[in-house]
Amino acid sequence: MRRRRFFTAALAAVLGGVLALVAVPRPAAADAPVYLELLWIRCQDTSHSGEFGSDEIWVEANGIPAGFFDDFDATERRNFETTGIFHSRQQFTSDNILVDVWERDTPTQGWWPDWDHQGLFLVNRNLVNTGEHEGYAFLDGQYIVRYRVTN
Ligand SMILES: [Ca+2]
Ligand SMILES: [Ca+2]
Ligand SMILES: [Ca+2]
Repeated sequence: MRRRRFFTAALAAVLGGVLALVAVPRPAAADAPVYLELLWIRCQDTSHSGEFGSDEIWVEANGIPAGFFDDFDATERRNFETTGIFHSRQQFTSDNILVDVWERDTPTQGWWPDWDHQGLFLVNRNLVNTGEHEGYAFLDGQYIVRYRVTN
């Protein structure tokens, strides 16, 4: 009986420690929403993987579509717009939002397109109201994404 009581007390202490870790409050700043505003994307170099010629570029932020740009060639620049399923301005409440750039190729077999990953970058919330910044997706082609963070 005594041993069981000791075991229960020890278990409670361990659980208490775990709960204390889980319950550590997040910084207050992490709760206020900020907005990623994607402004434009510039092609420095088109995709080297898959098909030849102009690119078809898909951009998303935290998995939410932000823009699609076809007939995209080197030195061209396109503006992001909020239209249909695409959102050029996206709210986030975490420390970072992840921007991902893909290039679509005609499928070599079947009907599902082949996607070439161009790159990804993180935008930190501490850039809020610090003006315009650039992210780079240079894994295959070279794409520069201009953005700002606002509240
Ligand atoms: Ca490609
Ligand atoms: Ca073009
Ligand atoms: Ca393509």
